[in-house]
Amino acid sequence: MQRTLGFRIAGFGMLMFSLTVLADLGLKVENAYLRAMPPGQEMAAAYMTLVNNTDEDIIILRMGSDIVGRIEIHSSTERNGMIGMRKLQQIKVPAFGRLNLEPGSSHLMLMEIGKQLGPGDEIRVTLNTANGGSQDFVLPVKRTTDMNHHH
Ligand SMILES: [Cu+2]
Repeated sequence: MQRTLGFRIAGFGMLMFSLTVLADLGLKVENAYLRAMPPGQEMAAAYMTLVNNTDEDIIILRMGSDIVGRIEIHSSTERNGMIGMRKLQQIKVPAFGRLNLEPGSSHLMLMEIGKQLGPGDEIRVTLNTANGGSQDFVLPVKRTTDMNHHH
């Protein structure tokens, strides 16, 4: 009896393990952070490096989080010394490559943030890919030195 139960638990463990493998997109999110918001502000930019460990391009279509109204993917552009930003419909992480979302190029724009976030807080973000995959990652809030620049 004891023995049977032991096997059952082992079998369950294996099942959980294979589900985890199936859900793995081969995408790694490195050095992710959300720039701390000045008081009263409902928007904040987030930066990260996306690393694709597969032999196929990974297209990210959407990102979302419980406490945030919406998350847009933005690219920053500089024209005549003015910094502007443009909403992107998707971003591509090339096969066996990486994509840096960093100040001056691209970022995530978190909008309608439901609460004041400060250093030490973190939020969970879910990303959705074009082939129907999804993956969660954690976005810790950090204070950065250039607080006057939004991008
Ligand atoms: Cu933006």
